[in-house]
Amino acid sequence: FLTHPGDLGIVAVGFSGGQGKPGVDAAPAALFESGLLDQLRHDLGYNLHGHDAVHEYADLVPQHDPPHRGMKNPRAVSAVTKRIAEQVYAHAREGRLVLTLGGDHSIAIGTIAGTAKAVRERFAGRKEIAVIWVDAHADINTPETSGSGNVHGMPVSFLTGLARDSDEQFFGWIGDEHRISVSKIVYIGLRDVDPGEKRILRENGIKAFSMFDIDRVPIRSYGIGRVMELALAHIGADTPIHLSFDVDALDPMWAPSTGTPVRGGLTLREGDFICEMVHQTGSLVAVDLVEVNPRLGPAVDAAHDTVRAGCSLVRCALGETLL
Ligand code: 4U7
Ligand code: MN
Ligand code: MN
Ligand code: MN
Repeated sequence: FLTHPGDLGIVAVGFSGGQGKPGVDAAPAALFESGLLDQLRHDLGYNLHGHDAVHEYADLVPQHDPPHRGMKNPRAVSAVTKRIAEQVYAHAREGRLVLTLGGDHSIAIGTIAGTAKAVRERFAGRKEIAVIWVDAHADINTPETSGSGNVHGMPVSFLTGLARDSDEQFFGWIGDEHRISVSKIVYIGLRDVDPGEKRILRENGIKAFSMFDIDRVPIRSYGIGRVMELALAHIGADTPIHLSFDVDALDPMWAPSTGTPVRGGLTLREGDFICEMVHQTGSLVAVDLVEVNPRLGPAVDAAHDTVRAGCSLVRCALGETLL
């Protein structure tokens, strides 16, 4: 009785240069080993494309890559995200839903740039994508506001044009066709936002639902159900949606193996619910799952639990239902 959900383009990104901890590049292989591809093929019925390789982009990573405007590994991250944008665009142009498995969150510069361009072309410039960014962090530092210099904390500023560089090798390749507007971003799950980021969110009127809004004591907060209603209402019907899910949005209880864990996060069930609701819109065009790091974590089962949580989020976003 499986209806055919269609073609799924997969981009498996073994890249960690947007931050300093090795191991996040091993996530796609770990997700594959735990059976994700079979789940997508057999349980959900997708036709998979591009799943046979984990890309490492070694040819794009220079030997010497000193900081630029405080950004670490700037040439590598710029070149790799440019390539990812081309890969995601190529899938989307074929009408495929695109799933990107990171890798750290800097790779969203590429995935969202690729989707934004494909959707503009498909609708002859009359439609723009919306982005649902599920994360403990806002990832909207500019090179100048960033305290760490890690580009995985900056993707949204480059994608919105709040950060720019005219030099091709430092994200100068990002053009208007790749960009998204600040009014079409919705954040869910925020709880560790830098002071400079709070100012950027406020000054640009960016829609954001923090953990306070999701809280399970529904007095001044909405709860996850109402938050999703409000988030989707902000985006509006018939708007193509790119879901960028940072696994650190989940509480470390469910996703301990990640580079920048923050306590007080989403339950796995709340994360799955977000993905289910986004799937039900019928407007999903691309999904990222990032920041799973199977080499990190306190206990022996940590990596396994985190990978399993990641698989669950992806399946829910791609249409798995409980009944
Ligand atoms: B992630 C941080 F300072 N804001 O800029 C920064 F707290 O993709 C963290 O969400 C960024 O995991 C986290 O380095 C990036 C820090
Ligand atoms: Mn994060
Ligand atoms: Mn992130
Ligand atoms: Mn993180």
